[in-house]
Amino acid sequence: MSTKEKVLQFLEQHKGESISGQDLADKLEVSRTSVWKAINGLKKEGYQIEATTNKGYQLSIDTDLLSEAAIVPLLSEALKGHRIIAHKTIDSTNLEAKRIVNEDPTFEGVILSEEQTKGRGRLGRVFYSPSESGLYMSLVLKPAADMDNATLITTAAAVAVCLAIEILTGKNPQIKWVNDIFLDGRKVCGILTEGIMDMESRTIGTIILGIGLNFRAPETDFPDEIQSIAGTLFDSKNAAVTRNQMAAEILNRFYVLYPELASRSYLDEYRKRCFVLGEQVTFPQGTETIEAKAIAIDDDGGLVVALPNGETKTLTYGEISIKIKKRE
Ligand code: BTX
Repeated sequence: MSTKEKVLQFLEQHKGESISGQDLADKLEVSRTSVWKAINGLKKEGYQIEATTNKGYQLSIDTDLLSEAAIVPLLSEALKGHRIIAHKTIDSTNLEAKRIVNEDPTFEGVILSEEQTKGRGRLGRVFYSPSESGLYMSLVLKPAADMDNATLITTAAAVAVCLAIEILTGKNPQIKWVNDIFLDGRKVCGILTEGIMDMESRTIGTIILGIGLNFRAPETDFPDEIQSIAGTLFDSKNAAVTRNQMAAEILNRFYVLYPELASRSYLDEYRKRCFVLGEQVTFPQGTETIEAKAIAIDDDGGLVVALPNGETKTLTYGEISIKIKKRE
């Protein structure tokens, strides 16, 4: 870890507290000059660090920039050793994850970004990812051969995001099958799970699990086309928790559920939060739009619907997108 990262990790863990340059240098076993250089570097990156002659350095409690230094100390044992890579801006964390896996097929870890210039949703759709207000991250997973089911991984991630939000904010998020998290009737999070085929073994060797969360209201409003759909966890600039805390909580929750994929133990929690169940939904099939009633989530995370002719059909991730039909 570089001196800058060490200094940042210390300041993040003692946010709002002051420490003199000398004490910091002693604690980290580096020179005062390198502490000073590190502080200047961090300030340039946008960290609000106040320096007072008597008390020393202090990282403002309002600082909320994504960083490995802030996230790693909050992670559970299950994630120790995983790489955490935070970017200021990137085209898409899923695309970056794919590039990394291309270079190093053994890579396991998490890519985060403050902003995405080409944030992607399913079926080539755009996921609006402005700077400073969201949390965009991709987990690179190496699932066991029979556990590479994108729908199951998506459902586990949806539960993990809901639990993390509930624990840190006390709010009660709901799930719109299969990959969207809603709060107060608005979409606050989307999940995009993509598999990478290992050409030699012809199996899905890697899964990229992308999670995009609207953390606080963006500086400029959401674009017109999603104004009536999108919501945020917090509306003001000063949220009660930081994005680093939220990222760590989501990761900790997910890595508790991930080993449970085979037993599906978390699926009941998914069903409880899934507000689609019992509703009339429509989904495209070929050139037609089919209307049906959502009746269950099966053990593979599929949505079972009852068609007007009395037959049932199971919808799986990726093939369709559903719309809940508003009651007249
Ligand atoms: P989706 O295809 O289910 O949803 C995309 C749709 O959601 C868009 O067509 C639009 O209507 C709406 N939308 C776009 N941006 C937002 C937003 N910020 N908030 C709410 N609604 C929005 C959902 O796909 C999956 C999104 C995954 C995003 C993550 S971010 C990290 C990773 N990197 C990446 O490029 N994608 C994933």
